[in-house]
Amino acid sequence: MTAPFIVFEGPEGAGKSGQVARLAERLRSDGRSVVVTREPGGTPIGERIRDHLLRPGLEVPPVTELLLFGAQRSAHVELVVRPALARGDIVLSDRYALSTLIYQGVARGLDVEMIRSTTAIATGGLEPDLYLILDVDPEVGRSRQVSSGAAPDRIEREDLAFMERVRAGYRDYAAANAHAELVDASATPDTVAAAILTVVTARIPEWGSSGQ
Ligand code: T5A
Repeated sequence: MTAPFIVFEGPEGAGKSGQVARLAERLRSDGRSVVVTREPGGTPIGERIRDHLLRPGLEVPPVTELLLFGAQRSAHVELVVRPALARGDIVLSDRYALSTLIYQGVARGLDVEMIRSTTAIATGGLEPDLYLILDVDPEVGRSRQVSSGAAPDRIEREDLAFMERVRAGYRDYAAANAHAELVDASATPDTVAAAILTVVTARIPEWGSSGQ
């Protein structure tokens, strides 16, 4: 039985990183073997590309941005995701290819067919079993980001209209795709974690016996 590949998505400040860690802890406490990873990043070369992609003030033309996200993803899939799934580990990734479709496609306005082509090269067709899309109002997400005290990165400096397009893109995607589930991320972290566990348990019953 193959272990699931679960990806967390959503706008800035939706709480993805914290919820990835919580789900991993829960699965590990049940005796599962879990790999936690992220994009951009997840590999040494991917983390270096991440530094360039997120550095404030660096001029990155949209197609260059698209190709850099694709470049880090191909390393991530080849060096981390596929080997982990082959070992039978559950993979939890903080972002994956859907981020490119939403940020570079819906929000930046790049051609969707160009995005699909570069994604196909980068992933070799590997799709997650489940996209968990954490949905939050961009103003709430931004205020969480400000309260965290972390300096905003290059993409977090985009205006609110950009973030509204991101949110709308995710909501539309969730409505149209069976392998995506929208989770209300405006509640407390405990409530969001409980909702995620309900979704995961209902959507992927086989994770109860995978990765052991
Ligand atoms: N990108 C990425 C693309 O444009 N294309 C791509 O293909 C890919 C892969 C990645 C950036 O790159 C873009 C998208 C992003 O802009 P990142 O640092 O990984 O950069 O950015 P995010 O994934 O957006 O990370 P954030 O840190 O902004 O948000 P998270 O992970 O959603 O949230 P988290 O868990 O770090 O929490 C943020 C703060 O909110 C609080 C936390 O304590 C923390 O302080 N918080 C809550 N507060 C109240 N209630 C809750 N329920 C809360 N949950 C979290």
